[in-house]
Amino acid sequence: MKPDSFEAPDYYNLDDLLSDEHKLVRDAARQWVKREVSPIIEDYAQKAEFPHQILNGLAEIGAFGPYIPEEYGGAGLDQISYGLIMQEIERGDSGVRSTASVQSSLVMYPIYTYGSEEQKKKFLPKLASGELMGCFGLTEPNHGSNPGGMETKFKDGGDHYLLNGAKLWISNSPFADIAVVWAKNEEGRIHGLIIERDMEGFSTPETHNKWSLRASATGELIFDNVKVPKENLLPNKSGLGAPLGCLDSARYGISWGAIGAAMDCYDTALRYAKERVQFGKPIAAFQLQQKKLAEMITEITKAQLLSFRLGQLKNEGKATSAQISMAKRNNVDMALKIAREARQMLGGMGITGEYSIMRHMMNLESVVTYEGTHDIHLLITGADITGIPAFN
Ligand code: TGC
Ligand code: FAD
Repeated sequence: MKPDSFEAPDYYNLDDLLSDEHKLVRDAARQWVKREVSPIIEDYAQKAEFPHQILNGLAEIGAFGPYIPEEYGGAGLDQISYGLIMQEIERGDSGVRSTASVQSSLVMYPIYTYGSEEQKKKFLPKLASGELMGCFGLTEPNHGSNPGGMETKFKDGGDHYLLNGAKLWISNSPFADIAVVWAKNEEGRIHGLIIERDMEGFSTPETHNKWSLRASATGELIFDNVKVPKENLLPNKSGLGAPLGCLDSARYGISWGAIGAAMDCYDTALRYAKERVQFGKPIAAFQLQQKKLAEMITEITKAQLLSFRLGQLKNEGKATSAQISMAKRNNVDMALKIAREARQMLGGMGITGEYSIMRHMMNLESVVTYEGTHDIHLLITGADITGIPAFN
C-alpha cells in the first residue's frame, strides 16, 4: 500500500472553532492512525482478520469511552472530542472505528447510563483500558430494522435468569469478553443483560465471507439456557428506548466517522489527479474531474458543519434522536457517494489495494446499513417532521 500522506481538508476553517484540547485529541488520533493503522490495515482487510495488536493503542488515544468520566476510567472528554476521534479512526478504516464505537457507545454507554454502581466499577475501567472488550446484541435473524419484535428472552430461574435466543451481525462478538444483550422478560419487557464469555451455553460463531468491514470481526451470539446472575441485569432502564438510546450515541459518532472516510477518499483522489497525466496534462486539469473534486469538498464541508453543530447540541444535552439520525444518514450517504466517485478518478488503480478508496467504499456499504439503514433514517426524519410514523 502507498505511504500515508493524508492531509485533512478544512475548507471552512473549522479548526478555528475547535478548542486546544479538541485539536490535541484529534492530532494524537491522527498520528496514531498514520503510525499504527495505515501501514497494516490493507493487509488485514485482504486477509479478513481483525488486527488485535491495535487495541492497546486505541485505548491510549482515548477511543474507548472518550466521554465516560475519568472516575470510571474514561477520558472525560466532550462530545466533539469523541466525534473527532471517530473521524480520525475511520479515516484509517471503518472496521477499526466500529470496534471503538461498539466499545464506547454500545457497551460502556449502557453500563454507565443504565448500570448499577457495582456494574460500573466492575466493568468500565477495564473496558476503557481495553483489558475487557465488549459487543452489543440487538439485531436478530428475524428482527433487524424492527428490533422491538425480538425473540430472545429470559425468565426467572430463582437465583439467576435463564436466557435463550440468538443475535446476528454482532461486531466484535468473536473476541468480546462481555456482551450487552437485549432480551424480553416473561412480561415481554426489553431489558439489557451483561453476558460474560465463560457462561455455559453462550457461544459466538464468526460470520465469514464478508466483502465489507473485512478487518472487523463480526459474528453471532447464541444463548442456549445461559444462566445469568441476577446482578448482571442493567437495572436503571428498560423498554426499547434503552437500546435505542445507545444507538443515539453510536450514530452520532458514525456521523463523524463517515467524514473521516470521505476525507481520505477525497485527499487520495485529489493527490492522484494532480499527478496522473493523460492526454499530456494532469487529469486534475480536466473539467469533469474538477467537478467531481469540487462536489466532494463541498459535501465534506457541509457534513463537517452538520456534525460540529450536532456536537455542540450534544454537549448541551439538547440533541434530539431525529437530529442525530439525520446526521448519520446524510454523512454516510455523502461518504459512500464520494468513495464511488473517487474510485473512478483513480481508473484501474482505484480497484487495487494500493489505495484505500475501494476498501472505504466496501466498508461504507455496512456503515450505511448498520445502526439503522438509510431508508429507516429517512423514515425517522419523515416521522419527526410530519408526526406520522410510517414504519408499518
Ligand atoms: P418506537 O415506538 O418509535 O419507539 C419505542 C420506544 O423507544 C423510544 N425511542 C428512542 N429512545 C431513545 N433513542 C432513540 N433513538 C429512540 N427512538 C425511539 C420511543 O420514544 C419509545 O419509547 P416509549 O417510552 O414510548 O416506549 O419504536 P419502533 O418499534 O416503531 O421502531 C422505531 C425505529 C424503526 C426507528 C427503531 O426500531 C430503529 O431505529 N430501528 C433501526 C434498528 C437499528 O438501528 N439497529 C441497530 C443495531 S446495533 C448496530 O447496528 C451496531 S453496528 C456497530 C458498529 O459496528 O459500529
Ligand atoms: P432488514 O431490516 O431486513 O432490512 C432489509 C431492507 O428492508 C433494508 O433496505 C431496509 O431499509 C428495508 N426496510 C426494513 N423495514 C422497512 C420499512 N419499515 N420501510 C421501508 N423499508 C424497510 N447489530 C447489532 O445489534 N450489533 C452489532 O454490533 C451490529 N454490527 C453489524 C455489523 C455489520 C457488518 C452489519 C452488516 C450489521 C451489523 N448489525 C449489528 C446489524 C444491523 O444493525 C442491521 O443489519 C440493520 O439494522 C438492518 O437490519 P437487517 O440487516 O435485518 O435488514
